[in-house]
Amino acid sequence: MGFAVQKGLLIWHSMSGANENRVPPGQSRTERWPLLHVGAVPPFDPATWRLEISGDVQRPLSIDWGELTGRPQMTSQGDFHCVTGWSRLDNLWEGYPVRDLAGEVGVRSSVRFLIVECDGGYTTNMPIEAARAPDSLLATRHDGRDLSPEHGGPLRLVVPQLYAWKSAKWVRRLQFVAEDRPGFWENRGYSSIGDPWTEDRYA
Ligand SMILES: Nc1nc2c(c(=O)[nH]1)N[C@H]1C(S)=C(S)[C@@H](COP(=O)(O)O)O[C@H]1N2
Ligand SMILES: [Mo]
Repeated sequence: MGFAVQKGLLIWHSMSGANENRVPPGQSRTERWPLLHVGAVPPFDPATWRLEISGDVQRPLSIDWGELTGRPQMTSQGDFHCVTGWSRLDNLWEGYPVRDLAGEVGVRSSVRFLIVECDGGYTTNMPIEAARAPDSLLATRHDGRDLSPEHGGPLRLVVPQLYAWKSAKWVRRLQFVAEDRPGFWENRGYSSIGDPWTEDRYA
């Protein structure tokens, strides 16, 4: 694990070395990038779009599209493991690190979970440690291109440490909270944690 400079960009690698087993148990590798979501792809209007950050924080924040994308962006290389069994390796994500946002708003020591709310009503929750990992981003670009609307554009969360249902698309609201609050899949029996390496699928 560690940062490396690649094509002039500072990149966080969660895995290193070609011989390590990169695919968690029960997963198989795909070269494609499947599409998976409930409901319709929501429209994006940059004039009215806002991202709200609240909860147990010292300085709640509401920022527009220009304010978000004007912040220093980072690139991370990460694997993407859907709980239905496919894994897409070596995705190059660009965006604003969740840990930088957490620093900006002043997350209090009581906080244990991040709650994510999306356009269209999808929600998810995850341990704060995973959200604050160096490769967890609010991503606007993937493999050198702007995120397509189908894959979560304009803004999606990317949490490579956890199953991909935590990588919420069309993110509009983040809440840093002390008490866990199950999201869409978590309310249907899935885990609040979702670590693919321990096959932590169900609550
Ligand atoms: N808003 C929203 N985000 C979502 C989902 C969803 O239904 N709605 N599905 C999740 C699941 S289960 C997966 S596997 C990934 C799929 O992302 P992709 O369609 O870009 O491959 O998005 C996650 N984020
Ligand atoms: Mo998934």
